[in-house]
Amino acid sequence: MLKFASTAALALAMTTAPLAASAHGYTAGDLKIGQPWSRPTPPGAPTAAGYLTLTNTGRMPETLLGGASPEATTLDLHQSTMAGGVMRMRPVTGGVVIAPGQTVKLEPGGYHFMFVGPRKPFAVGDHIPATLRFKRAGKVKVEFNVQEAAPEAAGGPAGMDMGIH
Ligand SMILES: [Cu+2]
Repeated sequence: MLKFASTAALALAMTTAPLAASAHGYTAGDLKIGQPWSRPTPPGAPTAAGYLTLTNTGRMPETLLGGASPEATTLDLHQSTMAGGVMRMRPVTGGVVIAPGQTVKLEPGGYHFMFVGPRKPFAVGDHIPATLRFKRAGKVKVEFNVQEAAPEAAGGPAGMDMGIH
């Protein structure tokens, strides 16, 4: 009886939980979404940036198409580029492609999500819900943790961060 119950519970968990949460990471099929995070914003800030890491463990290209959040008017995909010593950002058209076996980082100075028109200022410790949209994986719900600095496990030099987005 005990064995039956635990087997049933496991089967239920597998069918109702397509997203396996790990150390603030998400898995959707062949896609791994690592550590979505955002920064605290001052009152009245028109935007807030969102960062994360995307890893494609499959054999087909995946594309991040966009997202939405109940905490902002829109959640846009942007890319920052340095041109002539000036940091500019523009909307990403066509999405961000993650090739098979590749990891793409949305990070300060590069690709990022932009919460446009946040409903309230983001504060350290907040978990901002969002739904990300992928070509293959479809819609994936995540939470952006609001913190002062980039997550350490995300790797890479946090020294790149100069307050830009
Ligand atoms: Cu932006």
